[in-house]
Amino acid sequence: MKLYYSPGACSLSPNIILHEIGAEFVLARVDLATKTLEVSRDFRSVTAKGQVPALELGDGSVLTEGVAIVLHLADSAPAAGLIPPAGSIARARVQEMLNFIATELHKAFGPLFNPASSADARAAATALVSSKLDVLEGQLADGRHWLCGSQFTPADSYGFAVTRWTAFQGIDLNRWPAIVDWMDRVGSRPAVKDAMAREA
Ligand SMILES: N[C@@H](CCC(=O)N[C@@H](CS)C(=O)NCC(=O)O)C(=O)O
Repeated sequence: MKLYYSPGACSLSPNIILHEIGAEFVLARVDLATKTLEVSRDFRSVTAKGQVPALELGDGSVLTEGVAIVLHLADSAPAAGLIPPAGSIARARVQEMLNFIATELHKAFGPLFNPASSADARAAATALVSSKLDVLEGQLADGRHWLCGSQFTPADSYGFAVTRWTAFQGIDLNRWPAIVDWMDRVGSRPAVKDAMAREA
């Protein structure tokens, strides 16, 4: 398998899951500004979306959308225990959290990464991100170790990859103490450390 990624981007989430399941894979770094690969190939020839993550599978086909990728990887390695079985309410809870991260938290950061955003747009985006982090803080309020309970799931890898962006955007996470503890727990996992080291 080959994971197309950009350092620090949401592609860190499938990178973590690939390490969690012990998969053999290579990384292909994408320059998102120019949409080029290090080997001078237009990344849009890999995916017309021009976005990471994209995962080239063993048969040469390419799977995009971070949520689909991590669910596929977790399902492909049941022994790793990263995802409850399809059809269970526990599984729906993981999908619920993945969807929240993708469509609410992740996308709320958009204006903060856009150099053309006005000060007002940035302030509004910061407030929106903060309100989404309030939801995560509430999720962790019962003392659970991971976002969906006692089991580390792809919701944690995705939530971790996105929540890290607060550090680049001047959002002080100390307002959310349960999130700070959870980020430390996720960041301490060997697979997470290995994934981050390979991106550096
Ligand atoms: N819908 C996609 C969005 C992925 C996404 O937003 N990727 C960002 C990096 S975190 C990206 O490639 N940005 C460059 C661009 O949109 O041109 C998914 O969930 O995987």
